[in-house]
Amino acid sequence: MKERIERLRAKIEEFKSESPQHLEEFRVRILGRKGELTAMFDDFKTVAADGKKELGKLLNEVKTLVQDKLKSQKEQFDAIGSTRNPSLIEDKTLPASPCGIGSRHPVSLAKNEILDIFARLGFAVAEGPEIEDDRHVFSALNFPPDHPARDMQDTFFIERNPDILLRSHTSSVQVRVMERQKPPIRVVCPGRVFRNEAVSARAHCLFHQVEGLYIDKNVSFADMKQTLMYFVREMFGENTRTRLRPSFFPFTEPSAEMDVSCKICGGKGCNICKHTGWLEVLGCGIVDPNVLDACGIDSREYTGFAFGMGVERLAMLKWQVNDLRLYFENDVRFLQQFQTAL
Ligand code: 2U9
Repeated sequence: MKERIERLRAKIEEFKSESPQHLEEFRVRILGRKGELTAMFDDFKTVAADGKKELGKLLNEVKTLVQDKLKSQKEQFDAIGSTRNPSLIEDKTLPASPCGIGSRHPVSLAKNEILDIFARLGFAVAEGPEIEDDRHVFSALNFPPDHPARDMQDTFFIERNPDILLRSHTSSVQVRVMERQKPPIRVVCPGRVFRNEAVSARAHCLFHQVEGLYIDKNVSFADMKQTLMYFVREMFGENTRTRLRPSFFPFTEPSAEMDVSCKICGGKGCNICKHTGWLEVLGCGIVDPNVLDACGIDSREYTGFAFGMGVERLAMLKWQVNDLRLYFENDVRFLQQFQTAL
């Protein structure tokens, strides 16, 4: 605690306010309800009796120091304000005060990179509502009435109305695109999705997806494979190897999941890839004819492929982040590390 007090003392001594607002922010940061000094006075209550005398004295000294500093700097601003025209306060010839450079959030960086790669392949971006109805999230996508995703345990429903819900995937956006646009369709749909899950290092009730859809005459599984191989090589590097494993989704048939060779161990096996040499990056498949028909597209004339990926997951693999919660906490120590990743 002594060290904390001394660090705060040094901070107060160094502080120079640039404006009355800046001074007020400083006051709140130190003396406000959640201020640093207020917190130390709270912690002081739990200090053992033999340390109380010394620490109490130091705390009171720092409190006086900050109060004096606030008073004197406020007086300076008041003096300037009463004697001068406010527009003349600043010497316009002085260099500007340094201003911290922010950085893009890693989820935005990953999402933009994904969208840029698909833009080079001619995919347009489509967005849609986060609050959806059953048709766009489930029925039109060939989910059977008793599918577990429709359960309140998995999906957030609004005001106990089983027809209104928070989308659990952005596939609902592709459904909306198909309803209003004739093929050829080539879109990627980024956005937030919501699932009723306990928050942990590997799962979150809110995350970001990018899904894609390509519909035209004679679109094949081979087209899908080439498109996705191009994508992962652009995203994870030219030497990335890929493999497709069979999978199942209600909206695609056949369905698959794509793995990439683990960058950390080069495919030899490590903790990150659970000693398999492979990491799962996305799901994909040929759009089920029932889905095309439900959205007003003739499945005898057109075929298409679709894919979906979790942006946080891709960002975790790209930058070796091992806890999903870091993306939602806005801790600057985490976010600052992406300053150069622009
Ligand atoms: C329409 C038709 C088909 C989208 C697809 C996946 C496979 C998939 C998951 C990856 C990880 C979601 O974020 S995740 O949990 N997605 O595996 N998504 S095919 O298929 C569609 C979408 C829209 C009209």
